[in-house]
Amino acid sequence: MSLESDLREALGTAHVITDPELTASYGTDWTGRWSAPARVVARPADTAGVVAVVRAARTHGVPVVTQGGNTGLVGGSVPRLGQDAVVLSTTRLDTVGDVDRRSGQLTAGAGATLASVQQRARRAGRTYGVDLAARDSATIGGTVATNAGGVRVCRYGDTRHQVVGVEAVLADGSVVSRLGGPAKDSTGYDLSGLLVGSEGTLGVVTAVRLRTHPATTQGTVTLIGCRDVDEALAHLGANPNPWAAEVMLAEGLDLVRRVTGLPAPLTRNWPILLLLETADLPSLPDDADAAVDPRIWEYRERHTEAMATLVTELGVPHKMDVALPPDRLGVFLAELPATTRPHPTYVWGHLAEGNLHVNVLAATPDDPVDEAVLRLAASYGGSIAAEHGVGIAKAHLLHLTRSEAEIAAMRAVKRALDPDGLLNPGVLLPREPDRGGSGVDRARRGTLPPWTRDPRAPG
Ligand code: FAD
Ligand code: 2HG
Ligand code: ZN
Repeated sequence: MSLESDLREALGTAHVITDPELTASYGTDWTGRWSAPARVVARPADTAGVVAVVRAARTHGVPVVTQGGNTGLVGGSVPRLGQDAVVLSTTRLDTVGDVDRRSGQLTAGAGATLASVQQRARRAGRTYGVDLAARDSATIGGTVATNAGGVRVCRYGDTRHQVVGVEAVLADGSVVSRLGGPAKDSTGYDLSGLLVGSEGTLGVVTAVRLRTHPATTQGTVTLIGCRDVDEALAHLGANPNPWAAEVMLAEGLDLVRRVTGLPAPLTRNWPILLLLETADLPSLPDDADAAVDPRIWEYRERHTEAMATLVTELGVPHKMDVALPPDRLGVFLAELPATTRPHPTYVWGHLAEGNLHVNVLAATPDDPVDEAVLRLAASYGGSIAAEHGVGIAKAHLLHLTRSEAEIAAMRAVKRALDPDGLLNPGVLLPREPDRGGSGVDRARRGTLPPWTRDPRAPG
């Protein structure tokens, strides 16, 4: 039997899509930068269905690319060229359980949207600690797989801090599950923790146990004009423990205003704007140019959307997601224009974590500008993948901030859990350099699954 017939038998015909017109959207990422056809899209509705998909793919030697809301920004949720992969869409695993009154926890299916989990928590008088602009499409499984950050990290931590336990299907079809149990349990390796941030390379997350936090009232949202990033950091220093601290640069603000028609938010134009959300009125100098209004969030949240709206005019942005130690933000921003020249560059981000989103326009697909920006961040002790993950965008640059020993340990984990490289090959880890020649050489000799071959390599 073919893979497709096996999948139809397990999931029913309606949930196995092969029509290229219908599979096309599953093969292109949110940015439009990465695109390759899916051989087939499988849409299981429960854990047993996910097991069936993984087992069938394994039997037929076809790689599995897990996809949630497909809002990822590093190319990890779509197949790679030449892979002929099955896209395992989790969107039907969308149940959200009630908040347990005693523990404040809830269990959500991997395909539940972030917004639906936030809503369920809110209905119980609680708050889910992760929030980001793609909340209506991004799934809980996707946020766990990427260890998503967002705009509430300074208050509640990133996704990792919300996860109590994970249920997942491993590459051999076995199920590991930690969705309940006592509050204290230090029995052995933290498999749930390992799956957080694993980007679909170690297992398919099917459900997650999440903690929620006591609900709080609306904070005060203030936009403050700053001469430079150090001034923004000084305001942050004067307002410790903010509920959010976001940064925008003038060019990005202009773009957002062009797309949205929003008015100028302050009386003057400033090179840097700080959005501060605080429990009470913030502490600011008397001469600060500032505005207080909850709608100020729109200026910040609509940056990514604005770039996407203008994509035909501006081109597909190359998105770099870096983090710098606070005292290096100034020098990084000062050196960035020379690093990305002649490409127009837009920057915004999460100031509290030193996380800057650098969007570079008019770069060619393999433009060295990506590497130059990431090298600059690494040279100042920064991160090259602060919150979006590594994906395929940065797998080849892992060595910039991870040692040989760390990469070897990551490979060992991958080999132990997925020895045939079935799950999301090409994502997160660079191609295997040795063990009997390059990955391409070994694929030619038939010692590697065919999808690990570089599609550009001669036959
Ligand atoms: P997908 O895009 O479908 O997948 C992302 C990765 O996770 C892929 O590698 C995929 O294989 C893997 N994956 C997905 N589901 C599973 C699963 N169930 N099991 C195993 N692996 C899985 N990110 C932030 O961190 N902070 C932000 O502030 C932020 N803002 C954004 C704003 C916009 C407008 C957009 C478009 C994106 C934004 N993102 C942000 C990026 C994105 O929303 C997050 O990375 C999100 O976590 C992806 O969720 P998803 O369900 O769309 O995952
Ligand atoms: C944000 O914080 C998101 O706006 C998206 O993480 C960043 O589009 C981007 O580069
Ligand atoms: Zn972000």
